[in-house]
Amino acid sequence: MNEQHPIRPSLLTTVAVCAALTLVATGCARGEDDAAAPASDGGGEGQAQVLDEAASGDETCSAADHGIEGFDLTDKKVGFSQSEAESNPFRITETQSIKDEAEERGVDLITSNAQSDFAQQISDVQDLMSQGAEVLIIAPLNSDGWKPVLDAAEADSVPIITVDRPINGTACADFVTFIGSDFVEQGRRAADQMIDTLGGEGEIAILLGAPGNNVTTDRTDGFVERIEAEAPDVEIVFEQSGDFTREGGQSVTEQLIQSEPDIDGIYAQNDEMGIGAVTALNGAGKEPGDVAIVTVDGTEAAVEHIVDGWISAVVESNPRFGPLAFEAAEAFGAGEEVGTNLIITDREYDAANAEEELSNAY
Ligand code: GYE
Repeated sequence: MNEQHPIRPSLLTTVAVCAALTLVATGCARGEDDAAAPASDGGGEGQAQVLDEAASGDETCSAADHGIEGFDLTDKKVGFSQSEAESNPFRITETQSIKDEAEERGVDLITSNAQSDFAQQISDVQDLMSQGAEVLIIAPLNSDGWKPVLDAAEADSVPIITVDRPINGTACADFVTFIGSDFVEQGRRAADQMIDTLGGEGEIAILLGAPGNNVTTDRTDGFVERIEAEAPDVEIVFEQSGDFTREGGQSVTEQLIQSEPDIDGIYAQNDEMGIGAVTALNGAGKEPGDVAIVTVDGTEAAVEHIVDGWISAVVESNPRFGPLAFEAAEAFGAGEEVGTNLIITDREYDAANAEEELSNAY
């Protein structure tokens, strides 16, 4: 649909169209093509990201709107700042996807990893700029606290694309676009799976993600909203942060087993914490299926735990940001309108499809 058709303001209302088109040219078409084609990015054969046109909305930003001169992306050095340590497959796959796409396009890329230290990430991004990065792709650790970077980027006319977590600020002033999942919806889908597995009744715990970013709050809000609306007999009796890490998930679950030995379900806000929970439950003598576990991400290890019966369901969060991030940067540089909130679709794994869909996991 409308392949070469950039969004024009006069069309904005009728063009709920392809928010993607946003990502202009290939944006709309890419989704359908890639649904069938194996991705060449990180995470093996997994499916590339596909935009959810309706969820993405129709707000756009062009270089002119942003007050930045147009450019040819192939002439630019791109800086990528990773937030968390790459012990989590989400991070490994995300970074690899960015690197693969840069290589495929022949774009010069420099990278950094803040190892979950926010002050480090701020100085990493400043370093990327002093090493000559003229376009930034940032996977932010926290959503607030970016002012020093935003000011420096503005002073140097460096466009910022944020991926996987947003930066709180004003689109097309502080950054060009956010590309990522609908985290509230992920929470709702996790709740649906939990309600289903428990038959609408039981006591459950939430292993919260790291504080300070909206992924954790949104995955909580969507989950709680759906449980309250649909399952009055499901009671949330325990909530604690496992910091999005495997160790965190394990140690919080060990405490949970002490205080709530008969817990019926655990909603872990990412796979790494869910796998930590499995280790803790196993260590406490529980068997697969004794506790319903629902997680978010879609790592291979988690999807394998659906197959072996430990995990009931996994809501995907697709980290293969390379193609869309570079497409957005290219379109922005070329003077086109780019959607400021590019929301991707995520799949879901459960006992019915885990085995056959394992190749999409990362
Ligand atoms: O789910 C989790 C990671 O920000 C969407 O962060 C990302 C989340 C992802 O630690 O595994």
